[in-house]
Amino acid sequence: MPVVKREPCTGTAAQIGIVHLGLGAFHRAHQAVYLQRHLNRHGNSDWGVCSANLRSNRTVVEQLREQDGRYHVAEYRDREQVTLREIGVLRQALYVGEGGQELEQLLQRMAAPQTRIVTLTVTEKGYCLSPSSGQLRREDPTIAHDIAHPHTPRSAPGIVLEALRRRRAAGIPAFTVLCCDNMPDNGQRTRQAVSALAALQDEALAQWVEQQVAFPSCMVDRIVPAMDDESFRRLAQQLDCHDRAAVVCESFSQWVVEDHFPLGRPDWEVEGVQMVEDVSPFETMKLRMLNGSHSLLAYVGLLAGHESVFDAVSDGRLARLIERYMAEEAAPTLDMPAGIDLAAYAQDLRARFANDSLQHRLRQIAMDGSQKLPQRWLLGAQQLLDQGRGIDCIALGIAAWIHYCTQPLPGRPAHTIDDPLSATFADLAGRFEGASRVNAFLDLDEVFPPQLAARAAFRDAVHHAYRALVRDGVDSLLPPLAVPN
Ligand code: CS2
Repeated sequence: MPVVKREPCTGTAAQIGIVHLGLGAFHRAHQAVYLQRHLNRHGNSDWGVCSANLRSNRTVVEQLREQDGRYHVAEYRDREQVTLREIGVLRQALYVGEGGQELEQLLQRMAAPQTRIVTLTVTEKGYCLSPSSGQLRREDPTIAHDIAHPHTPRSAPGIVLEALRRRRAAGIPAFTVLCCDNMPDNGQRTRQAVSALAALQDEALAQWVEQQVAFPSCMVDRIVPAMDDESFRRLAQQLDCHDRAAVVCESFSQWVVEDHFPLGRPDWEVEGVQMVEDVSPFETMKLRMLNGSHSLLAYVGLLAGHESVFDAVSDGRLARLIERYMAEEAAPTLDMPAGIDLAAYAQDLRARFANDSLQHRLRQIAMDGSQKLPQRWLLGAQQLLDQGRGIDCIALGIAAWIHYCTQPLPGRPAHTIDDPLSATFADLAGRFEGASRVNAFLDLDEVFPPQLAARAAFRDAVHHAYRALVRDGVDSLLPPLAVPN
């Protein structure tokens, strides 16, 4: 049984100062924890949170309402040590379906002068941008809807924009928009989504957004597996915690934020948040080292018969694969400020992946690959090829991804592909096989930047890996990739 340290909520958030879109496990275990520590330190604060889910996970919203917004976060250092934290900063939880009363409540809350920051964790696809180019996808049905009905928006950018429109009309200064999703230059991307949508609706509003709204970037990091029955059972048994809104995560947490909050912000730095001028080196490091390794473990690990990150890194061949990937295909593409030791960072990541008290499912990471691959592997692959380096690990990852998106895993029944492009994948799988299938995937310009897809060395590497995967199975590819001990 682990030693449990209990951290109750010891303050009152008198007022809501932050509205959050995306009330998922990550928000509850990351941003809310920093705000809770801030609240406990000060005893009271004006940085209470209103958090909303947009057309997903109504259950957690209802659960949280029943509990008055209170819930627990169990932070596992390892099997022996866990901190059970009570969260009380969540003052309002909303579920926004198709329009309706709660959308209006959310918009009013966002437009209220007390709201000074709007944060988002709506996943990569929630911004409705092309993953490879970062441009707004006008053909996205929610964006098409928001262009036609700007006052009852459905997309996250549309909701942010409508709230900003109301503030502008009422003479209330713009809130700061803080994107907390895993995208490169995530502030800039969010600005792109909101501004491009504004330009399609109202030119004067678009100009106001351009001039008045701050979109700082930030890097967020904490491993927070989706909750399942087993995690709830373990919480009850080990920690006597019977909270259906609880979340389990690792004890590690990092938040690096660009310090640009015109209407003010909590003194987050006291809670360990790194407030910096330029977040991009940290974001790129995390995306390529951590998330890139995660995706590699997910697609290759699932093919090798593993279920969780822990299972995958316990397989020496996969452990060596990500060791090699980080050292040879991620680190050489990074240009870090002085004092950042990438070898030490890689070592810490390997230790975090080996945390056996987390059940982090590879299938969770494998979701939405089309939205994740560009920033995790593809931008780096272009740099590696420019530098005359090899891309074996990335090519294996892409081949494993194509395999995962088009065929059942060895010895398993067909699985569901959770990805905005799943219908396209099914179509390509039906029409093409072998090398033509690989070509059809590499020609998806939403995913693969055309400059990269045009490079023979890139295509050859992916073809080679895919051929070997299909012909000889994943095992045949792992040993030659291993770094000699
Ligand atoms: C993971 C991330 O699901 C995924 O794609 O790579 O959610 C990862 O666990 C977090 O970014 C860690 O900070």
